[in-house]
Amino acid sequence: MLKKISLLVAAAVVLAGCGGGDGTTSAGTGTGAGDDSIVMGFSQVGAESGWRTANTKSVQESAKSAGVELKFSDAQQKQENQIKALRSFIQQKVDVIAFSPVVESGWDTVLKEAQNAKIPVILTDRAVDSKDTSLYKTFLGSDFVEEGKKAGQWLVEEYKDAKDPVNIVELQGTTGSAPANDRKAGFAEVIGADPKFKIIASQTGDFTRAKGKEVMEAFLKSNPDIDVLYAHNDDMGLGAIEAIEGAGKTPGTDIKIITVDAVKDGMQALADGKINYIVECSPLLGPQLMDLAKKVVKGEQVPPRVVTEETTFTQEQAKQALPSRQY
Ligand code: GYE
Repeated sequence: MLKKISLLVAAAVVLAGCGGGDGTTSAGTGTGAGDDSIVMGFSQVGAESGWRTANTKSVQESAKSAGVELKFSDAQQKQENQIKALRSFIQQKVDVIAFSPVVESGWDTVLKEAQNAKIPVILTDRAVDSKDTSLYKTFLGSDFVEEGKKAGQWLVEEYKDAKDPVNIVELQGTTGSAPANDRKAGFAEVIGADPKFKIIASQTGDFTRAKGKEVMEAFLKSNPDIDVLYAHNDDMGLGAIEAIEGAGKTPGTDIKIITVDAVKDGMQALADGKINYIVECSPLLGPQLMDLAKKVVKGEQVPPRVVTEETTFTQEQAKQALPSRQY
């Protein structure tokens, strides 16, 4: 029903010569409440990290200001819960489904069901590995391979004069998730050019502080000679800092630490000298998501991939950025 109205609205826009339809990377408008209000089913991964909390807030607030009715579902890091949520959105005949897939594989069946029901799907934050890219309209989120490369590039520069081997331990994100796969791959590619860089242990910490601490404790017990920790997110890095301090070592000095995200707690640890470098990954996807959703529901063309803009932070840069950090 709403689609028909939306089509009429879209036609009216074209007739009025307003044009538009490209340039989706701008931040949200927030003025769309009213006649063309849409219903979005959003399946979130969970609440595993500071990044995720900020992302949820961004999606909820942007929906509100864009006049999008949001049906929000928390999957508690379980794919089966996400599949259930998507099926329930299909049953409820929402106008658009957006979700952040906890892992990359295993989505084809449910995405096909959404396609058969003619409900457009937008991937936010994380990708799926489906061969059939017609199963979703667009993917909005970071380039995780690039993030891994940035982490590796800092390390290569930091140790450019070192002759001895550099022993690295890695705390991976959730097994099978796009950010864990890609951050690992990007990092490995860059450091792989020099054999002195050795990843001596690599394990998942599931993107949580508690697991990051636990796995780092185990790493410290079995490896007396760790030079560097690469954690796929701030939260695992923060947990690991507790483990390192607990083992009587100084994080940031005895063991250099690189993380990804740049949430406030991570930036504080960076400014305090406990982390050495953070690659930013922005969780503020809400405004762009609402813009894309409105276009997709109207049947307008959207780019198949919208990449978030991000930077990196040294300790000095963190000190400057902290006071105005939003999340
Ligand atoms: O880096 C991590 C979160 O998918 C980009 O998920 C996201 C990642 C983020 O739990 O902190």
